[in-house]
Amino acid sequence: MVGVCLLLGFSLLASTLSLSPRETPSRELKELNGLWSFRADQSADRNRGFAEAWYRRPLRATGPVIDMPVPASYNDITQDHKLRDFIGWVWYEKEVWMPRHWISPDAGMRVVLNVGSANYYSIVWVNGAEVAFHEGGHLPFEADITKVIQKSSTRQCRITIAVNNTLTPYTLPPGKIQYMTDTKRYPPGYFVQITQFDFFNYAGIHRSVVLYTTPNVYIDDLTIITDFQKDTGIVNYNVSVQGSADFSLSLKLCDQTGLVVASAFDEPPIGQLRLHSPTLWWPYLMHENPAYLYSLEVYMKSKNGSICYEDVYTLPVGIRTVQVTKTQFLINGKPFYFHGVNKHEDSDIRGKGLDWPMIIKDFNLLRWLGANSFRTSHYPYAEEIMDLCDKYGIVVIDECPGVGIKDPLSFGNKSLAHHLTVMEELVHRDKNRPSVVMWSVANEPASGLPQANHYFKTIISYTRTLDPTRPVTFVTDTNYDVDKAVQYTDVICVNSYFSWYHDPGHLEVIPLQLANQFDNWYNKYQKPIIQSEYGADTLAGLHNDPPVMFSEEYQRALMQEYFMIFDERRKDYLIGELIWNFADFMTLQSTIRVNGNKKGIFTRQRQPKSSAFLLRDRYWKLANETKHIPLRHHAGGH
Ligand code: GCB
Repeated sequence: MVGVCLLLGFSLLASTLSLSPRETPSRELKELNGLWSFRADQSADRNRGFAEAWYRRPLRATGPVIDMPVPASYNDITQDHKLRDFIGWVWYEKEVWMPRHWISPDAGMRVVLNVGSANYYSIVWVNGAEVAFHEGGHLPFEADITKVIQKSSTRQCRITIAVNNTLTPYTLPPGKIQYMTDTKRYPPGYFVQITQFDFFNYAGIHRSVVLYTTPNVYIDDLTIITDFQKDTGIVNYNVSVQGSADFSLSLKLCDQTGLVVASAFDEPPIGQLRLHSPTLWWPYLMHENPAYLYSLEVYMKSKNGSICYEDVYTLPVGIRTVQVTKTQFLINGKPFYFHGVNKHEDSDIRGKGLDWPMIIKDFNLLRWLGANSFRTSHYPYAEEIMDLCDKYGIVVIDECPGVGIKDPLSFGNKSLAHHLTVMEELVHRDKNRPSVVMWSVANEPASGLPQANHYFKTIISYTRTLDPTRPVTFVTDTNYDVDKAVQYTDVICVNSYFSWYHDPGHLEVIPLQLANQFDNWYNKYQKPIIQSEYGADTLAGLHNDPPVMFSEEYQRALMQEYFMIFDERRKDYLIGELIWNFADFMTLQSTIRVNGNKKGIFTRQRQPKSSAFLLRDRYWKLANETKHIPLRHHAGGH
């Protein structure tokens, strides 16, 4: 039922990709965060909102509405369990005053509505006119709404966004709606959402909604690829302009004191800036002056008869390189060992909603821990988080929402095409970030299936064409002798839960099983390996010595067994260890989850379990060992 009404009857305006919204001398920005009107469509087929065209009038005129904060998941905001576990369409609406100069047809500007992310399908209307459709959470989408708002007789405009969290075998992540037809056990029309991933399928508008302006002729994309040779830094750029073929470009690279260190005037859209003695972008524990960001300003001028358009876009630029050898991961030519965490966007009340206090708390904890990296398990994180990784020098493995790809149905062409689109959107959003050093196209797919070969060969090679500068991986939990996809990766990322899901309670098996796991993978492929997950559920405050499962002692003991083998293999080809998980997080209700997954070294409220202190000792020891001496500000070349 829910599936049937998903996409009926719409002219699907797929949204296009552009540069992230930013305030610049030529662009204005207005945030629409705060309280929106909200209504879940509780009708049996979830189709009432469309049947009654709720987008045509104020939502409050269609029936009862409640206040809903944006950004936030809606699930944990009310006391209504039906909303917590709701599947189907929910409706958001906000009435906004447009600045007068935005709606004047002579203003020569565009007004764009940008949604940072909404889970999962979204349809957007402005004053009742459909302006955008987007499939997929965790990534932004937008619509040029200039024409629609110029048509309006008032400056007030009504933005309606319908969001549907239904997952099918063809979505990313995949899922399935199961209809329970046994009328002796279930009420009529009963259905549940089945998923194959271990986090709560939070839904709603998860990131900021903004309006921003650009001139009618505008910079719509910018790709930066950096390098250095001897004492010269190289910033290759590729600028794309929309609205006119007749424009001129100037670029200016400034250092942190505002000094112009390289510039180009009246240049073609593809070119190169060179600067002497660059300060490279280094991860924060690798250098005494880490995470150095230059500021690149792109200035575009276009003359159209008597009208002159000017657009300015600025972007932080970190100059760094990434390479992979058979045994090492190199940043700026120096070996980098990932000692980090896996995270989730997850917290009390907000679910997956962007929350500044939580973001800053998490970065403070990461640095307290001495973690130099994290993986965006299991979906792209907010741009605000990624900006801070660039700024603080935290290295990121950027993962797409390809989690739980298990059903053979999810390996077909329809899924593949969508997965490629998602990689395009992700690479487009994060390609210029120095902190992003590798793409992960999936987590724990059924990579032993014969179909996995073609599927992952296609996705991984396509991702390389989108970005030839970064290695590509996916995260496997399949046995090395049946996996069909690791052959295509640059780095092997492997998850294992020895003495947890396998041999529960038997810590003593870890060294042998872990050593074998590493050697088997390395001997087969001769590629560097990251232990991308390991861990144990732990109830904060539960103690048992000798250690038993779920106690704080067990989590520590398990980690220590892993550390022993990590230290041995670090000398060879192991290039990283990422604990599962940074913090406890919410999952679907099940008999193996006590109010969520408890493998965090911090609780969901970000208080440390005793394992956090153990990991902190280790990470700071590793940081001191792997620091590069002599510490220098300037590039020494490869
Ligand atoms: C895994 C998954 C992760 C789960 C974790 C667990 O292998 O990648 O999403 O949460 O195990 O705790 O079961």
